[in-house]
Amino acid sequence: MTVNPVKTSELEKLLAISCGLVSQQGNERLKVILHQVLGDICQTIKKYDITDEEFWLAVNYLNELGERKEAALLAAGLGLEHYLDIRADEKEAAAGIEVGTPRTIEGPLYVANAPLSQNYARMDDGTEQAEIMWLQGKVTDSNGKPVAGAVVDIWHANTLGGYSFFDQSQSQYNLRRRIQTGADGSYAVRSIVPCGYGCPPDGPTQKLLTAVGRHGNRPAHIHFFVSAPGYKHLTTQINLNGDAYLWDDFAFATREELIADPLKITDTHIAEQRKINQPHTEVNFDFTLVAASDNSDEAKIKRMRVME
Ligand code: MBD
Ligand code: FE
Repeated sequence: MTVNPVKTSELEKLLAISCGLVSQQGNERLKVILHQVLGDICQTIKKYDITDEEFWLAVNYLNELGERKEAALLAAGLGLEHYLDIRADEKEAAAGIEVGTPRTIEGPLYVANAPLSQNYARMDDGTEQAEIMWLQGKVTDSNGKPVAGAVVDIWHANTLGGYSFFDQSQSQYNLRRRIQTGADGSYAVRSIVPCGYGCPPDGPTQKLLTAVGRHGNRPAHIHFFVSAPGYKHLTTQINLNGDAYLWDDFAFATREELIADPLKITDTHIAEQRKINQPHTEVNFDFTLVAASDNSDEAKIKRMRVME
């Protein structure tokens, strides 16, 4: 791309060169997107007469964000990750594609390759004194037919809102498991009832949220990837009903269809069947998968993830 130096302003000339528009090399899509973003930043600097001090504060903030590895956390907190869901939903609606269980954000705390088992697993390492959770459900297709061989990849926080790996005080893969469904499409796990998450109080994400008068809390939730050959990959979460932050999630992930009602089980026969032998909390959640339109639909989106 070339620019006419006679007709362009000093800023336009600067941006054209800084974004590589005048270069024959480089990636064209990246060039135009960078040009848009940098132009928007310059407009903002002008519109609000940003001071040098404010500018360097912002630059330093990016360094802090990187140092603490919180860029993905901030993307969730600013609603950008949720916006990607809004766009995906809109595209499906426009295309008239059938939808199953609704999607919601993955968040920044997934760890790949959690232990895989058939039908059932215990997720907690037994070190925490906590309310026992029996989580179960079924994976079906849109006709209600069980999906056998689906992998339900589950991860959630402990009673302090911490996730193993990111919280180094927990054992490896604590509260992270993959369950493969059998012929009836069902999965079941024994775990502990998670508590809501709060952003690190001394971190840059919380710093920004506080500066705009927001909190950094999430309601108690459980994450899922549900996948099976021939079906569209599902990234979702469920919320446990009753949490004070249910509709005040700093990451905007709550959806009406994704709220589960925790049930107190006091029936000793049920507890015995589950080898729990004490009152506990049951959570039921079924998933509906829709047919994949192509192979790429079957996989989760590409994104940098922890591979333990
Ligand atoms: C979480 O547990 C989470 O799910 C998201 C989206 C952001 C921060 C912590
Ligand atoms: Fe989470």
